[in-house]
Amino acid sequence: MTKNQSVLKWIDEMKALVTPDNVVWIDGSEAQIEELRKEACSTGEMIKLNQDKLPNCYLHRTAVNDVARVEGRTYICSRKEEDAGPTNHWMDPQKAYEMLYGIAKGSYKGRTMYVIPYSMGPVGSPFSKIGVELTDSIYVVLNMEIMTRVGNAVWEALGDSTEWVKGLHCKCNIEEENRYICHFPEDDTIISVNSGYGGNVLLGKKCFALRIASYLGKNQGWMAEHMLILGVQYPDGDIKYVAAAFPSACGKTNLAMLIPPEVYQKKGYKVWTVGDDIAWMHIGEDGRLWAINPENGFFGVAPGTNAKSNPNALATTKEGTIFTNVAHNLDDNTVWWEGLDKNPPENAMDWTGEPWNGKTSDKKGAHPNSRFTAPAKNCPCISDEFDKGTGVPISAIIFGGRRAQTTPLVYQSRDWNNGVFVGSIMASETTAAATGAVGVVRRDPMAMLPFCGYHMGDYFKHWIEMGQKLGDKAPKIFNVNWFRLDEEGHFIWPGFGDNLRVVEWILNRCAGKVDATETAIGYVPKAEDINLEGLDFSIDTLKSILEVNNEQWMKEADGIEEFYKKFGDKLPQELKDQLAGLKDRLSK
Ligand code: GTP
Ligand code: SPV
Ligand code: MN
Repeated sequence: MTKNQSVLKWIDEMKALVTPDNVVWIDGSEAQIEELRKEACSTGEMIKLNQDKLPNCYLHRTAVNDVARVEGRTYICSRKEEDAGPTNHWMDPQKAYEMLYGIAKGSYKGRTMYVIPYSMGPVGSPFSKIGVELTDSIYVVLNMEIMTRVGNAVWEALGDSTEWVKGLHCKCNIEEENRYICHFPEDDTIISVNSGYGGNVLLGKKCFALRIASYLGKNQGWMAEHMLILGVQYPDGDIKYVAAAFPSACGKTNLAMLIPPEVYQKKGYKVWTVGDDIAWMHIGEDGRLWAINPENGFFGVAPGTNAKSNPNALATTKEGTIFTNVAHNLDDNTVWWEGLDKNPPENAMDWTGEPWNGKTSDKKGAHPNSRFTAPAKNCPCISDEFDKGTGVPISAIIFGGRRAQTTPLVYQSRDWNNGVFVGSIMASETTAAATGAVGVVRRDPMAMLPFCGYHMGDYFKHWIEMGQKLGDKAPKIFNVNWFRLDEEGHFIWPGFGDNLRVVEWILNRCAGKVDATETAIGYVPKAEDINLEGLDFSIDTLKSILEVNNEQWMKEADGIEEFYKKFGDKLPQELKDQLAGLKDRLSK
């Protein structure tokens, strides 16, 4: 436990508010975890899976109305409305506290308050930050134990500092109409009520590590981004790192854990995972940009994960994993999801807990946003640098989204500011990771639209300023699109492991090893510079997805102009200039 007065005082206040029957301090010990698992199984909150096939693995089902992040009920509660900006929902902090405390009042009656001390980043690293989450959900405790560093070592690292983030989570009755995920960046506080689903309640993740941290980063001169971090090891042993921002369910976990194509493996290429969702990036003493992954596990999308698409992710889920909203195979007490294999179980329960025959049912067994929570240490390709807390130097920043058309497989920005422009105009088809329509193209700057804790115009400015500080040591900025469709609606590019072929071109560009073709939007590869060895993919097809169609991009530029209007005078002049430059080049 802790003697930290700021912590004790706040916990006392919250205790008086939510009135739990008792309080349990989470110490991070295996014995306590085991006790909590037992308790959760005894109440039906979790199901213990086949311990021979899936040791220490469990299944959990959320309420059917509570299966994804709820962006419409997520608020930034800054004192001034304009500080939340046009892309966030805003609530006056005083009003928000009043409303939330009203909902939370007495809500732990008959329940236990769990106090979770956690560190985002390795405990004690100068780049790490500490949070305390109070919750009445064992599921949350057990997920936080996987996703963050939890336990007494965190209290030691905190000492009597007042620099920590408060998080209050109350399940209440999981009422949709009273669900709120509120952030108070000026108070380092998060309050989440009436949800029990991942991103809404694992407060270390999107709430702290992105929304609160992005605000801290702006004020302190660093960056909190929705990015994977991956290392490519060359046959000579040299490792180069890239960070990539794709919107939710657009391929971060898959790229972070990719298995090199056979021809690359034979030559001695390896890929190392540092992170799959969030990167905190600082300018190092050497002037380069260094990134750490503040998380300790993976909260990954289950559907589509299989032995071919992502064997490393699959291997990572074989032990100590919590599965949420997947199908339950009753024959051998294991789990199944769409795209795991071609052999769905006949005798099963679907994600809602209804009997389900995967061979005959036309309903899905797993929710499209069903997830696994798996410890990073299980990952066969976890980087040696993962736990060090010093970070890795980033050579390239990659933006990307799901675009059936328009955006080529890969292109390089002209310079840092143009790269910021490329990130700011990112657009992607929406996915099941958030509630709402799926497959609609929306602008999602830097994949941070739902996660930026302050005015997005100021966020763009912060990016531009980081570039000024980094100067010629700044990473090069690229954009990728694995999702171009042919006329029949099939993905043209094979994707997954073969994406290394594109990453290799990116790193070659960073090293000044290959030439490129200049287009209106930036530099695209000469088709012969993307290695297609061992791949049944014609150079003409490749050319077709590298093409930049100026007519389509004219329309795109109009869309960007419209989107940019939102930001008013907070839109940095540099980005206005970039848009003008693009239009100018397109018209030539
Ligand atoms: P969040 O955890 O929500 O932030 O998602 P993520 O960005 O980590 O996405 P993830 O890697 O889990 O991929 C989501 C979906 O995209 C899965 O269904 C994958 O099968 C699919 N996907 C990932 N990479 C590729 C690719 O290269 N090509 C194609 N066609 N699909 C891909
Ligand atoms: C995302 O939606 O980007 C996720 C899952 O990584 S969640 O934790 O729910 O935000
Ligand atoms: Mn994510």
